[in-house]
Amino acid sequence: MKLYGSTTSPYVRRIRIVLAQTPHEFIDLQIFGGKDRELLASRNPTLKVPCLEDEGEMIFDSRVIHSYLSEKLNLDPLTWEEENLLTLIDAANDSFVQLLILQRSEFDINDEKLYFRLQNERIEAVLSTLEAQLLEGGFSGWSYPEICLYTMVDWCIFRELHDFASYPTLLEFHEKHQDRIELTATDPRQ
Ligand SMILES: N[C@@H](CCC(=O)N[C@@H](CS)C(=O)NCC(=O)O)C(=O)O
Repeated sequence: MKLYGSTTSPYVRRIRIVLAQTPHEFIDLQIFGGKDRELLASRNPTLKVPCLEDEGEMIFDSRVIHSYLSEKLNLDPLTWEEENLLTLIDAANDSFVQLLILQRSEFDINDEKLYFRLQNERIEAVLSTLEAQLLEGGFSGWSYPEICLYTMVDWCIFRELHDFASYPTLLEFHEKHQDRIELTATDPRQ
């Protein structure tokens, strides 16, 4: 099994954590240029990471990869409630990725432009919902939704994309888990 990704991507990190106990090869790519981008293009026309190669098949998108691995590794399938949580997390995470790419393209993402406002509104709406769910006792274990929540928050902190001061419970959640071995082993800062 080969996982194509990058050490900084939050979407890749969640799959690396799921695969922690499973023998696999991790292909660490610089996805935005050069030979690595050519390799990615030859494997995955969406030009995104992660993607997984297994038994001659390519599997695209972390969500589909997770569902494939659940079946293959006999993990507990996600409930519809967990799928919904993932939709929330992915919506905010996708907007954060867009904002980072726009920043790198030298746009001022604080400009009053419709596109930026839509991303920022989505991010705040999702983070408020996640904060409320944490306050109600949600995300109390350590399974896939918690892993995806952690990797998103940690990536935003790492990239300095968001000030989480108005989400103290999200920050507490981050602090509570940060020393887990699978998280320190996949820390994008190393
Ligand atoms: N829905 C995808 C999102 C993956 C994604 O956006 N990955 C980013 C890296 S964090 C990427 O490859 N971006 C490249 C691009 O947008 O061109 C998934 O869950 O795998």
